[in-house]
Amino acid sequence: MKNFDAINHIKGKSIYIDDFVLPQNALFASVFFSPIAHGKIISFNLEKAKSIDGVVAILSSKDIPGENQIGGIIQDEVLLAENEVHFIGESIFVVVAKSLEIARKSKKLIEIEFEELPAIINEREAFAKNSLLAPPVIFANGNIEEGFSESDFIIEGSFSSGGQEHLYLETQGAFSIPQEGERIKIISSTQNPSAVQKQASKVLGISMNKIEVEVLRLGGGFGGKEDQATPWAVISALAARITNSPVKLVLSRQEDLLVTGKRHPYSSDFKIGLNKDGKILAYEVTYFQNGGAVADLSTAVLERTLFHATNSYFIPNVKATGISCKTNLPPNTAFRGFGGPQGMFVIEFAIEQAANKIGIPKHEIQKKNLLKDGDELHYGQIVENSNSESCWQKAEIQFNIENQIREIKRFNSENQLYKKGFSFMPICFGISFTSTFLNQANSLIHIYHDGSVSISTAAVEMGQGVNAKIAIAAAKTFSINIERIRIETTNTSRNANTSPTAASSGADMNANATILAAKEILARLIESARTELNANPTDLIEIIDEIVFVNHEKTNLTWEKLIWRTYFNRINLSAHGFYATPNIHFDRKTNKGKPFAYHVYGTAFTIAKIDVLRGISKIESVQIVHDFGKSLNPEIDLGQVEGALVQGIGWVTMEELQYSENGKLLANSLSTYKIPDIYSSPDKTEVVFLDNSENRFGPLSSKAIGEPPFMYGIGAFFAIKNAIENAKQEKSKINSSPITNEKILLELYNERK
Ligand code: MTE
Ligand code: LUZ
Ligand code: MOS
Repeated sequence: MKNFDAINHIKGKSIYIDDFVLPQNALFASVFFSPIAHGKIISFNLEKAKSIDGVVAILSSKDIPGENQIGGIIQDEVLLAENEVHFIGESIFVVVAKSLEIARKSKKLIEIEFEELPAIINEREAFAKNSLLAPPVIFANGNIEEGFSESDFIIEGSFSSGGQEHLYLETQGAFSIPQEGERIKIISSTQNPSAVQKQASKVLGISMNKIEVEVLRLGGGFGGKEDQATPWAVISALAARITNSPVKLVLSRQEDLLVTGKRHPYSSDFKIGLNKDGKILAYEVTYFQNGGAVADLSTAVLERTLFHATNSYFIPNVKATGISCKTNLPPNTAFRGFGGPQGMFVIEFAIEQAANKIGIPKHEIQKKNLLKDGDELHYGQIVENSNSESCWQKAEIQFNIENQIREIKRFNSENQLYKKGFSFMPICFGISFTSTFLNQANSLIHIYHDGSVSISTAAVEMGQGVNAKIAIAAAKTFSINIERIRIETTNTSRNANTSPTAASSGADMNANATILAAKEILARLIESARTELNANPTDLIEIIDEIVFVNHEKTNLTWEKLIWRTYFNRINLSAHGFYATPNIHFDRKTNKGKPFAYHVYGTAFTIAKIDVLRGISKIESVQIVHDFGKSLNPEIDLGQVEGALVQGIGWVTMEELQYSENGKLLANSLSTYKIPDIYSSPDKTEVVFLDNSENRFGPLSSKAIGEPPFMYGIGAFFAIKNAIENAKQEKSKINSSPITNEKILLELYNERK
């Protein structure tokens, strides 16, 4: 059993937004973006642009029938700029034409005059100018002053981590088709169909029930389509409404790179206190997040940074402050890990700095402070079923790490041109949306009277295999062959009020809702079988592998016969399941509660090798013990670990987002932005399943997998840094990620930038 889409992906047969066969009267939209990062619109003239043959309309904010407001959390984001622009790539006009070529040609003739205003690019500068997206947020426990006064060692420092482009293979896009009356259908490449529906309803000024959002699949999302698929879908709907024609809007790769938000760059200050035994007593940290020009999901991302400030460690006294800074960059957004990686990176760096100062290996401090059951996290949640230590210990034994470390030392003593380094990277990631209300999902099951099954849920397939997981959960619940099950598209007319497929909880919550719906139908089927077989009320009736059993005895009533008889007897073969994650809550006044259903744990051991002459790094091996719970599908889950790991390694070793002084992304093509490929992935990746892991919150005891393994990639940064230190025989001053080859070379030869 693999990802359902695997074969068609390989054959090139899977359909994405740009592949839908268009009706004959379809039009094409192209957006005119702000070329400056900050300024006032003084005047514009669209006449020349309109005069081109084949241009049907050029829309501006004045053409919006409803509200021009699409901010999800904070109402600070317009669909089309009115009088001011705040980042390069802000949408101003929409050209709608008979072909994309015509629309693009027309766009070049738009005349517009700005009065440029100063632009802020950097988060520290924004903070200094009090340019914030929201007030600072503090998560704290214990008593930080006492913690530091009891400490034998106190280490202070700063650390910054860079942004990251999602680089989903399918760029942002949507296609809208006007229907009868006011109704409109939007086919979107979004992780969040209900958000598209809601924002389109606001912008068009019609109720949500007149808008149908349909999602077949995404060519990748990685968080980049949690919030930022919405504007394109809404623009295409607006254009479709105004021209009364189907309208397609798909961004080119370069447009997508330039105008969409990315992982948030962070810059942070920390202070960590430890006692002589290496116990961490106090940790104070302030995160400056580069949020971009509007809030988007930044405040939620920042909150997850605060939740994951202490990674997999218990620290009794913590004060973590998060500051979401408003800059003139495209709004940064959700990206796998959702602020968690940025938070965890700083504590890992702080521990490394402490180890250097105290003169003991970093991993001794890490190991000594791992979470145990009963520990209270700084946000009030009590640790239960911690697998923090068991993953670490299993890694030590299974991978024979002591030997490997000895081998690395031997290698380094015998080689001058190459040096090796290693790191441990434990992870602890909370599963649940941190906004409690989002933790709900629903599933609609129909069994057709031929015995085939149709399932619609809120989950969006974006390559992560959620469809296969939902089908597995249903097949196991009914005890039928998975071939009988079809997972339908995600559609707001079938599943309402859905949360985005995000926070790694898409499979968890939608499979749980599916199991509930399936159990409801199953209960009816069991009674139907009882009637059919004239069994007694006390007889045990079961369906096992598509056959009905009575008191453990096989009968000749098959699934297909049973379904037909149930239908014939006018019993409902459909059900709607609703799942809300139980017992979670979080109080935003005190910043305490139990926000997460559970945590996912694991440990990665990474070995890096650097070429001392050229500064080139290579990740030799990453060996991971990961806590999968009882995996619904080991192949898909392994794929998720490997993919996330390489994405994480890319973030910390080579992906570098550089902006010009005036806020233009310089790395705006794949020739200037380097992402990991097969050559830069580890020579060896070994993933071991932690055994005996249970999870009563996951479907069939599984655990969420989508985001947590991303954080293993952080280990690559520290392994490379360790290799540099082994080469130089002194501690490295590098305190920013990514650790590119260029940076390694300069550091080796003390030519710091
Ligand atoms: N895997 C693939 N192939 N493509 C993706 O876009 N997104 C990741 C992860 N794995 C993604 C992926 C992110 S950011 C999340 S939150 C989860 O998948 C979402 O899916 P899930 O909740 O079903 O795990
Ligand atoms: N999205 C969100 C997320 O809205 N809330 C979250 O907590 C979250 N976590 C991870 C990824 N996306
Ligand atoms: Mo994932 S960042 O929650 O879409």
